[in-house]
Amino acid sequence: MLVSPHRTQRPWQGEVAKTEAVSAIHYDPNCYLCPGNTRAGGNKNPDYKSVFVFDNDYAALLPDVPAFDDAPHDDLLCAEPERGTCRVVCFHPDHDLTLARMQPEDIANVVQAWSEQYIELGAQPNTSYVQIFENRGTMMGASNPHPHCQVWAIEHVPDEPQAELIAQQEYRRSHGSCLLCDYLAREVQLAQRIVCENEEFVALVPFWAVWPFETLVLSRCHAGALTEMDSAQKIAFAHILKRLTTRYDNLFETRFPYTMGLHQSPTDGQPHPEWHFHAHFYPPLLRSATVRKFMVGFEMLGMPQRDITPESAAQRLRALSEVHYTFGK
Ligand code: H2U
Repeated sequence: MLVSPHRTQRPWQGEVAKTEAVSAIHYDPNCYLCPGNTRAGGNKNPDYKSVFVFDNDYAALLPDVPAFDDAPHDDLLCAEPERGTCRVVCFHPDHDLTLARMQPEDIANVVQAWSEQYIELGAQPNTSYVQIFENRGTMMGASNPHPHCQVWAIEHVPDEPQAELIAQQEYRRSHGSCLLCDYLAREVQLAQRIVCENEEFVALVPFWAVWPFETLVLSRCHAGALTEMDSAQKIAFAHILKRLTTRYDNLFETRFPYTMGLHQSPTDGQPHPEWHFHAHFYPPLLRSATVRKFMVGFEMLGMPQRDITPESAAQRLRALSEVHYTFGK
């Protein structure tokens, strides 16, 4: 990471995005994800009262893919079929909510659904990884404001968790301890990049953060997945998610956009003592609710670069209230 804090004062005459229109309606008859509505593919949603999970009508991965007959497969070009399952998890029947404004008990229901999806899909044959992720806001490509996330269960471990897998395995081999346990201990000792914490989780801006207000949520216990945690730990995870997303919304008084995802241990049938559960938040905003960081130019051709230091990003997030800015309005 190249860090250039002296650059924050440069003028900006580039794109200023529109803020997301806030409808504040609890049920939208035109929403594909609201209870009782018919989805784009023709299936009807039940009149759900809590979390609702369904198979993605436009799944990027399918359970049965025919073998490729004449695709290249040599040391220069290689194409292979990839099997999988894609689902959508609606967090709540209320169209207007976001994680930041949901009750912790309702977020805990979502966490429980994530845990169940990880077990169920991870146990399917030909499933090495279960990726749970949320695209929040139009800026991050969410197709619908209704609170929801996606689950992709895939045959091979994808690139990002694969890189983490190798790093965690190598660290364990060379140090005899867990990479993220040791990293968390260092961050707690330094106390420079921590945003908020509870008895089970710590949210911090990682030393290597690429996005301006990127955060990493680490479990204090060494567990590979939600399924290894008891209900108190899962509830604590729900609480830290609410507190962190509230701080995000309060930063620019907007529905803060981000991509968020859980990195849990691979479900490839191998033991994974090295893996440490964590969640990544990658939010694009830089200066305001409308000016985002662009990953272009030097970032695409050279290496990632950031203007504000991880310590100052953490300090700004840490200074914010955990009462949502819309509360009482
Ligand atoms: P995103 O907002 O992150 O795109 O997630 C919404 C998902 O919901 C998306 O993958 C699916 C889309 O395919 N979807 C359905 O499965 N059925 C619908 O009727 C609308 C959207």
